[in-house]
Amino acid sequence: MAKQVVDAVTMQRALTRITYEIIEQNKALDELVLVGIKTRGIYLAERIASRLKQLENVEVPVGELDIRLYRDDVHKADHRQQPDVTGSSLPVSITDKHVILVDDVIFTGRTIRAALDALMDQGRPQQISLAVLVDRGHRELPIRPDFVGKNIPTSRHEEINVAVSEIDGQDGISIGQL
Ligand code: 3GP
Ligand code: 5GP
Ligand code: MG
Repeated sequence: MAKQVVDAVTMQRALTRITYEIIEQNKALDELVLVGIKTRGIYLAERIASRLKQLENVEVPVGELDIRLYRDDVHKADHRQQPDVTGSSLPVSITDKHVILVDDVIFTGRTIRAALDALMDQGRPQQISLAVLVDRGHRELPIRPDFVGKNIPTSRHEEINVAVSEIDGQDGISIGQL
């Protein structure tokens, strides 16, 4: 049984806070490009972009990244579910831009390492930051998010389920047992 730990309103507030932090820490919002990691990272990136539009009236481009080809551990049993992805698409050149990677959950950090590889293949960003909705701990690489919605310490036998209304019908975060 999955236990809900974050409801829809709290999840939306976390995304709003991340957006304010991005605004606070970036004087040149027109240099930003948001890049969502498939699958749910894309919807989260789009939400941050629409809040940036509401709050600051800036149109920040949103791209998508497919990291399957770059993972070093896709064969591992504990990564049994691969994202449903069809390719990467970046709407603008990322060279000299400040790219903010967006993902739903960070765990070992291997996906983000792969995402950095994938990004570098597509240009030379001036800066890359990382925003995640959930940090569940258990990092295996020296990678840390710059913007975190919620720190949710987990055991390795648990999994975080992030629901987004665009594909899951509602927002929310729950913890289940593997
Ligand atoms: P998502 O990015 O659309 O949320 O990582 C690929 C997909 O598998 C993710 O899709 C994620 O939701 C899901 N997933 C759930 N638990 C795990 C897990 O423990 N490890 C990995 N790699 N993926 C998981
Ligand atoms: P990492 O590469 O950091 O081990 O894992 C991050 C990626 O795997 C993210 O894209 C995320 O979607 C997925 N992932 C890892 N653990 C979980 C989890 O507990 N729940 C969900 N929803 N995704 C996870
Ligand atoms: Mg993800």
